[in-house]
Amino acid sequence: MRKRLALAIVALAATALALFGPGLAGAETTTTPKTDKIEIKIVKGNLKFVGPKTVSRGDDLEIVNTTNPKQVGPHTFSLVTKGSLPKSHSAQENCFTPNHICMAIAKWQGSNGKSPPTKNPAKAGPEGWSTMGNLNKKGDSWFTGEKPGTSFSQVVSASSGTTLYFMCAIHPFMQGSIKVEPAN
Ligand SMILES: [Cu+2]
Repeated sequence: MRKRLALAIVALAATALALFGPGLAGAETTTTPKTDKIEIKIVKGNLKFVGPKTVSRGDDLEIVNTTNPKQVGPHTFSLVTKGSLPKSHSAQENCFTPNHICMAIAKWQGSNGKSPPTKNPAKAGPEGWSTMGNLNKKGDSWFTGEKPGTSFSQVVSASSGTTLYFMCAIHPFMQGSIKVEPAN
């Protein structure tokens, strides 16, 4: 009887430590999640995603629009499978037509391609940046909206070792990737 109680107390203590340990441990062992940033920018006249090549799983990844929607339109930051990236000029030209990835992204966001998005961010799979979509499967996506200076941040929950590919549904030539590394 005693032994069982003792074991239960040990188990409780372990739970308490797991729950509160990080907070109690103090500055030296606490790792506050880092925020990595991908900026939407004009570089030498071209719209680009500018950000690091890698991010740690568990870090926050913030997307910041530094361009003026009145000048260049809004953007999306949309996770898509590598094979869904429109590579050729014609694939980019036709991207916003039925059965193409830009139109699929619009649908993830609750838009018919003309109406404004009703789901923003569009979420897929586990909470956070995790899921790359394609024509048949929803992915994670954020729409910057029509106001300048908007941003959106959420945790990177994709498995380490994954390379996340992303694109803009409004400017399909805007594409990039970031590799997810193990948590710090
Ligand atoms: Cu764009």
